[in-house]
Amino acid sequence: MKKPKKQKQSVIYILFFVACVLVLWITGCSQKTQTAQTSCSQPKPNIVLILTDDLGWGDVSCYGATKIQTPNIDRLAAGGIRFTNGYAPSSTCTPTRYAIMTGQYGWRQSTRRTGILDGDAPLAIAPGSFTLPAMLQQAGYKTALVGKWHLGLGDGKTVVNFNDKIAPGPLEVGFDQAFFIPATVDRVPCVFIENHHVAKLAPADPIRVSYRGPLGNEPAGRDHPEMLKVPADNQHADVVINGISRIGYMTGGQDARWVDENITDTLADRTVTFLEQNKDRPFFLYLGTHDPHVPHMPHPRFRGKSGCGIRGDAIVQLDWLVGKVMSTLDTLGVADNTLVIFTSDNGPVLFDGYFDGSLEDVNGHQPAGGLHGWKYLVYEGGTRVPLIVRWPAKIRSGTTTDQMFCLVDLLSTCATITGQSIPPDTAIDSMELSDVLLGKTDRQIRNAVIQHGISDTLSIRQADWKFIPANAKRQTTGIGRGANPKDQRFAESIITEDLLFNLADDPAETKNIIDQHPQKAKQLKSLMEKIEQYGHR
Ligand code: NG6
Ligand code: CA
Repeated sequence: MKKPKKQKQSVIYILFFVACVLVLWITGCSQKTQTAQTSCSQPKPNIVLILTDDLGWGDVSCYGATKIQTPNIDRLAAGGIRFTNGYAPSSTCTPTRYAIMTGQYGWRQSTRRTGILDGDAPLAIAPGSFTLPAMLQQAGYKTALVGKWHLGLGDGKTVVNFNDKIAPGPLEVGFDQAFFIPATVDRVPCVFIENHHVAKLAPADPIRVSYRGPLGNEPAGRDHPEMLKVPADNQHADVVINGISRIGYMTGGQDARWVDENITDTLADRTVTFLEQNKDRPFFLYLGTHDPHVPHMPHPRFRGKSGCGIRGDAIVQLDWLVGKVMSTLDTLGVADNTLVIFTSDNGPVLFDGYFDGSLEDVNGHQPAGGLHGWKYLVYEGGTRVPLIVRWPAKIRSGTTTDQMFCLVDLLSTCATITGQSIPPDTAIDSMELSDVLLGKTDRQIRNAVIQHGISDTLSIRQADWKFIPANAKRQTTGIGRGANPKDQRFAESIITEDLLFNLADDPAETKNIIDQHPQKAKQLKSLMEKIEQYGHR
């Protein structure tokens, strides 16, 4: 007997319903298994932060440079996410590094607000503070500094004795180990420090350091130009080390003095050793490169390789270093779960004290990629920097984003990535942007950033708007530094009237439109004051 049509239909419906439930149940289960696997089998990512020195937004080929080729940096970008609106918190080194470490803008420091520190300056961060490396140490990471420090040494109560234990320093603010350039390569002391002591120092040849006047019989560059590999201006005309006159004076420590041409190779060796020794545990490597800061003195194998002068050659050398880091991670089999962050501490500069032809030989290369201004300034060229993030296990390769990210955000962002929390009232400028860093969202989360220039000048960018308050009294330096003297725009770095730009229409900050948009300027000014008072969080 035939089943009635209606009954047949209901059987089909029931079967269909049961099938759907089964499918949903199976998919749910497999998803759960995947999540469980990810959380169990995915160990905390290693973190490598490559912080270059004075590399501009336009200095590498994946950011549009055509004259200089940076294949390794480009490959890093191709394997991850590239930010077109990445910002350094300052247009000079020390305040940027302070912000990365502490999650607070450098100009919040009450004592030494701008602070491009000399090599004998005290530690800018209070020992035991909550810092990026200290937080990662807490999370079980092995933490290391290799390269430029520039955040001071010692407690400031007594003068640092470079022949004795040098502390507090990096080890007192979160690093398990450190091999570092104390300040800048153009400043004394011209020696590496390993943990608490000057490396390779012979006790019979003690070091003395002064920023006040000559020491011993050490010749000064201004008196002995015949000793120099490269002529320098009067600020860089003090003691001659390795044929290069520096800022400041030192005597002794002959065996410990670095050879500028070998600095990048030394940092590469130290990096490789650290990675090899720590490949089996979560590690954090903060690699502060010297390149392409002055003095430009790349190893002879890179000389003439860029076609854009010696500063360009230093960028080619930097690219080699990045390649070395990448190939080491590959060889050790840890690249997949290593978060590599590549960026710069401030914008570029072509002349910064040494007459080495960097300006004359630039060959049309545009270090700031067409942005206005240079290192030291609050214009975009001063603080907008390359920012590339690669983590093959988590970040889609070949992505570009125009989302804003400021390096001060690294602390909160890495806290989330590593499952740590930020104590209340600390890191007030550091925004949690892990979704942005990992390319998971299109939503603009950070929509304003404060930019800091020399002499504590400040500006603000919010969305497409940029406001620079007049600061004629405070901006005392900048002119003549790193600027093409023919570039009239540079004269504007002494800012005598409030400026407002729309970066969408005018990315090079050429047209002050404050008269057309006085309300906008007012709004940005008060936002700036609010952030100055309360921070970003
Ligand atoms: C400046 C130096 C400059 C450079 C800079 C620090 C003079 C005139 N200029 O004071 O050569 O060393 O400090 O650069 O002394 S930074 O990238 O570390 O901020
Ligand atoms: Ca710098």
